[in-house]
Amino acid sequence: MKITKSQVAGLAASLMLISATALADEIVVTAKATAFDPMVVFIKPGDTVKWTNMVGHDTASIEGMIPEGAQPWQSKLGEEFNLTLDKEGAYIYKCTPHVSSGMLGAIVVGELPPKNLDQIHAHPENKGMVGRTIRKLDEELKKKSG
Ligand SMILES: [Cu+2]
Repeated sequence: MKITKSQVAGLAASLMLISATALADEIVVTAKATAFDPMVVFIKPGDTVKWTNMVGHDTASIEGMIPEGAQPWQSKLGEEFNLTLDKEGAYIYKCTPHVSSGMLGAIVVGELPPKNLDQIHAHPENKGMVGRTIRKLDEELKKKSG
């Protein structure tokens, strides 16, 4: 069987497409009572976070607690939500109705430690339930480095 150059090019292109798809993961975060599980996730740039079981919940980024240049988000209350993140760094997010119950989470994209970690620590809202979430992030980062 003779294979033409364009067939080879076509095959190479489709293999590249397959490998790019295979490399990007989908990470599931499940809302359970008034918590996100897992509370802290580590992903690669280009991966997608999918929030499920969102009846009564939303997910919203916190201003000043996402990497510079990253898009803030606010999902619709009660709906599943998918978010693909490309910018490396740490993202702290909340469930708007349950923030006072500590329903928050963190996503770390790419390299450790996240470049905006100092900025998150220095943020005036690093207190209360937000502060607790940041401490949880610090613990998970410590586990990763140790
Ligand atoms: Cu909630």
